Amino acid sequence: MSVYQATASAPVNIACIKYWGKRDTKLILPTNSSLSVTLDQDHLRSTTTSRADPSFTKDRLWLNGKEDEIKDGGRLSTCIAEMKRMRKELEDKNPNEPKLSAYKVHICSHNNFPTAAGLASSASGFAALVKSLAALYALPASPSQLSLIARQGSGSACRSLMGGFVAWEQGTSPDGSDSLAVQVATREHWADIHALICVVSDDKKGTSSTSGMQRTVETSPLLQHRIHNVVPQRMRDISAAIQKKDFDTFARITMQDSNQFHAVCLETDPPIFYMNDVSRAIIALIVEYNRVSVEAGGKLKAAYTFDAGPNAVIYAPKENVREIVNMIVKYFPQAEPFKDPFGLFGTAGVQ
Ligand code: 2P0
Repeated sequence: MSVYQATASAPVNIACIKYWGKRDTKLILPTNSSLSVTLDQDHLRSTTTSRADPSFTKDRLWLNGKEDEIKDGGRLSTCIAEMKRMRKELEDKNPNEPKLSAYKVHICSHNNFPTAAGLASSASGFAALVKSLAALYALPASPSQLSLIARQGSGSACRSLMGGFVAWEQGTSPDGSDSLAVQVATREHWADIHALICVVSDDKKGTSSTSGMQRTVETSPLLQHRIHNVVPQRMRDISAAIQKKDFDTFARITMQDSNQFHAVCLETDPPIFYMNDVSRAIIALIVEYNRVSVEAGGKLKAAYTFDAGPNAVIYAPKENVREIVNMIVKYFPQAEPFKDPFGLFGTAGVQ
């Protein structure tokens, strides 16, 4: 008897140009394009195994060992249905293929980092889910095509289908067919950039991204300015900076965009606060670190960015990483030592 099973992994991605706002909440179409860096596979990732079998009576999912309900019409069920639809197309074209699209699937997913750490597990989770189903169904789909489906699980997941520097192009089509991820540059193109993740708090965030961003869409005039007058130029400029490996421009835009994202959160009614006092102290430290360098005639040495929580991600060229680690540990003395500061993406506890 044949066993139909496949396993795939996908890493977390951290945005430099933030996705915040949907123009279509069902299809998950964003109000602006975004751009992120996909972390290396060996650090923060989800690994998912999917299995199809005629004996299964319903689709089921286990997340870190615990079963999660697959709600009808929900995001998971949409992604699974889309993948089955693509498999069915392939079976219709190739009548000798086993009819896997008719079987129920069991899906088992694990994160190699604590889900509670406030790091985007939905992005790596949905990307790994879509990749594992694509492997199970032997679909000849490109990462960009798969990104169209991962996007419907969680917007940011579409960017985790590729490594390196990835743009999610917002698209213009009402059916979402052009709202997909494209690789701007490979990881190898600019291997010198490292990311340090400073876990400021592992509390679960107060406002979910999904509900927070729609409140912002409904109440923030600054978001409209951001969508129309700010992000398009930033997308062009940061893409060019990545092509040129221009860290100064990359860092400036990344910090500006993090600041504007948190500004639109603050302007949301009622306001949303994701950063805390430690987050702001990390900003002050990086600003000072860069100021000293620039005043001495040098360049920016690091860039901070914060997502929907207080944890900091610091992007820096490799040569500055040790200095930054020492600085963080000095000014945040309770910080646990970085696990792997010279692995590409070390993590640190900063309390
Ligand atoms: C980002 N974030 O670009 C931004 C920055 C949070 C801050 O993508 O509703 O979890 O599932 O599409 O993808 C968080 O949004 O939201 C996010 P849904 P998602 O990484």
